[in-house]
Amino acid sequence: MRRDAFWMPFTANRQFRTAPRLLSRAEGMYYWTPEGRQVLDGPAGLWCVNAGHCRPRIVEAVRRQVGEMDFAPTFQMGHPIAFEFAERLAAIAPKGFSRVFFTNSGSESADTALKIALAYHRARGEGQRYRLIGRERGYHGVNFGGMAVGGIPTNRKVFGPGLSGVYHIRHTHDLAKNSFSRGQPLHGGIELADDLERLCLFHDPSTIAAVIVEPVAGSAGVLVPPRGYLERLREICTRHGILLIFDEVITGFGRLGKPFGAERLGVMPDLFTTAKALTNATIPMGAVFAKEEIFDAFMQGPAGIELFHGYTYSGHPVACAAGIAMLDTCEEEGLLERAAGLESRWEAAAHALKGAPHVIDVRNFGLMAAIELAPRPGAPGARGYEAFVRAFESGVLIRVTADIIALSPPLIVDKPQIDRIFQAIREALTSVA
Ligand code: PXG
Repeated sequence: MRRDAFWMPFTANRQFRTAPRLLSRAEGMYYWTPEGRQVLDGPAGLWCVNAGHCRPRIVEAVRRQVGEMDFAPTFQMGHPIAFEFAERLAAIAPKGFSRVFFTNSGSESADTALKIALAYHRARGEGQRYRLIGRERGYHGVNFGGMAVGGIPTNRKVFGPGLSGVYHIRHTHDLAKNSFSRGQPLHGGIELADDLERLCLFHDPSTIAAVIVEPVAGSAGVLVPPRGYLERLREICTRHGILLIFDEVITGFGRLGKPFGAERLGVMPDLFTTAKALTNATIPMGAVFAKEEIFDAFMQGPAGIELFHGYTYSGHPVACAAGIAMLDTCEEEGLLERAAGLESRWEAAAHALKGAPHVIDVRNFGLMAAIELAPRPGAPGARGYEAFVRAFESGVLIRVTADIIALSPPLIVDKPQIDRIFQAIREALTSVA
């Protein structure tokens, strides 16, 4: 079969064609290659298949819905299943997050949340708040808004000037102070969060609309916020009337042992974004959760459309069916809390890699972990990529971002599978130069 037409995303296309890796079937904790080789799923696909693959309830709900009503608009129209799913989501969200805006991806959720923040201030007569603040190494998807506030240089640098009025605070990763942290690092939280205070004073806080951060940065390699950091960001935002947005695209839906990361970390944002595990990744979907007060601010204006924003597929019926079945599966199996019970085993298994070849850091939180490798001199990323290939050949899928191995298995993972993931990484590290 020719494989030329598919321009693959975030992929070395030419390299891939010389040694393609294909997956053709999935169930529970496993993928299978077309040759029938079983592969244990260490990153839950791309941090998204939180309930494991091809769960029967979800498969059945999608089948049923696609045959009953494939699509219906949600602009000036509605269908029952979108209302039902939004109610179910509001019921598991932290208190006060009573409004849900549907999108189709994490990128669209980020752009939607930023636009809601800007329009919210304007609705309240504070249209001078137009500046947006992100963080170095942040990832909020690839659309123009999320790219602008994002902080991964390769994802920004060739795409022009982006939005104006966007600034970044420093990332929180500090190996000199916090290497081999278990859970939240101890050092530097207040000082790093005070970057925000400095930016506020420099630009005049009354011009700043919102700050967006991931509660735990995922894509950049599992950067866990130091103690006190998010509390301090919250305090500064509240003091200056700035909205705090959490990007929970990865941390949402049980990844950290509670339904949402905000609850695990004990800090509440004003808006938060989700996608990925919202539907167990079965059908693409995202959702932005807003506090009641934010929604209310939009309802004070003249009659008519309050927010000129939405997507053809906002609240798509098949995605909603998948999402409801995902919540049912999570409730039946206690999945949104399950990570809490596995965390100590997960942590111990991860940190047992301290001392393995090339390992300069291990960090973990909830069912997330990263193993950071020393880059091979002159060839950054090569060691990480080779470890990824070796692990895949030995039957374990891991995710690498340059020389950082990132792990976030489906929340149904069992203890022997946890051990197998880290054993495969140990063997891979022993075999790469
Ligand atoms: N926000 C966060 C925090 C994410 O992790 C997005 C937004 C964008 O979501 P969409 O659905 O538009 O891709 C993400 C996506 C990786 C990796 O390997 C991570 C993501 C996507 C692809 C790869 O780290 N996160």
